[in-house]
Amino acid sequence: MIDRNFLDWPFFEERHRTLAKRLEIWAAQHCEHVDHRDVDAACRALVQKLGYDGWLRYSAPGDEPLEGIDVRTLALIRETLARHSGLADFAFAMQGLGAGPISLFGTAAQKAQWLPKTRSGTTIAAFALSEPAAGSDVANISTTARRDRDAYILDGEKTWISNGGIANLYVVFARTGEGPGAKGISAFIVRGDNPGLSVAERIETIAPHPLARLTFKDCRVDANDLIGAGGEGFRIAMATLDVFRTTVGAAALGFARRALAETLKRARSRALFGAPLSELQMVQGHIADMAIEVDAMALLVYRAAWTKDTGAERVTREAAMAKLYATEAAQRVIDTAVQIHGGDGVRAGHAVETLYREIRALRIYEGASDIQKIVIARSVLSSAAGR
Ligand code: COS
Repeated sequence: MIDRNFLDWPFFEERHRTLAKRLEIWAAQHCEHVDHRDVDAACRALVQKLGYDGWLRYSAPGDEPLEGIDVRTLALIRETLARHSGLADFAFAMQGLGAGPISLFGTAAQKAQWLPKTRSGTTIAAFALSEPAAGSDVANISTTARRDRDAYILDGEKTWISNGGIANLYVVFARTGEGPGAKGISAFIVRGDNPGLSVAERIETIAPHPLARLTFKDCRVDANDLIGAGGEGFRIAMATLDVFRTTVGAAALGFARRALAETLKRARSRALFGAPLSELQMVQGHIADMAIEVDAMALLVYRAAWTKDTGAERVTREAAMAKLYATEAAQRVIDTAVQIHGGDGVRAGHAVETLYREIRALRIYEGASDIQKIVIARSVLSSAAGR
């Protein structure tokens, strides 16, 4: 019941279609019955399985013999996994985001040391940017890293860190002071067992996954664990998000496709006023709106991915549009799916009830919807000024 026609769009090559077909079979076997009672254990198992069966090899390429990141592949994988299991999508996505700064900006030695391990699923990765007083305003982070001979010493706090508590590798952004605001931030590799790193709090959310607040106290890292040059951290964070924001849109698309599929199943099988729901014009109107939104999401997501893959230096605007539209539209599609399911739509454990909880955070993390609007408007205004 899932519409696969989009794979014939000109954004894709044969390798994408082959991968999507293979992953569909894998996900149906491994992702439909994930046990959510212990999310740490479930995520560890999923990362291991995704690594063992080769899917994580796409999450963080950048060292020989693999080529660079292919955003269409990442998006197709996230869309497919999200359609089957939000936690499987999360496990895949966080390996990519956590290792992303190394994959995109690391030295050959950093890539060789870490990427084979994140791709095999033997090392779990995390991206530590947000702070209690600086979530949307990244330039204002206050965690510090001071140079001490051949090391840096990190002090401060990070919060809302996905995989916090189970990660073996954290990419941490801290203020090194080369310049004010955005110009004085650097990115560091911090090992999960560093004695200066501790988990201050595990955070529970409406769609549980491993999430924590972290404390850094006299946390010493080798100077070789600096990613890129000192002061480049803001640019590294933003460029990493330019890749992964598109894939957040892809996950939202996967959730929305599942909601539409569940709705079609329901509308055709449930009778009301003597006929299947699908014969009621009001329901048909909802189905039409859902289908249009799903296609519009897919167009924006794969436009952004294709633009990056075919060589654009920056896709900030395209990625922001894909993330903003897809996450907001998926929320509407899923809300309609719940409504059409009636009481069953809010029954704990029903597919659409789970989707209703899972979609909400995507409108917040990796840049909330209002931040994406700022990014888009600035880009449009500056293009207009240049004309
Ligand atoms: N790629 C490369 N460079 C970028 C960039 C990008 N995507 N975005 C900005 N930069 C550069 C800018 O060009 C600018 O450089 P110059 O000073 O040399 O011109 C510098 O970085 C500062 O950019 P800007 O002035 O736009 O920074 P702001 O502080 O105004 O903030 C927002 C920009 C709000 C867009 C940014 O803080 C943001 O994205 N916030 C949301 C963060 C987020 O996603 N948090 C979730 C964490 S992960 S769950």
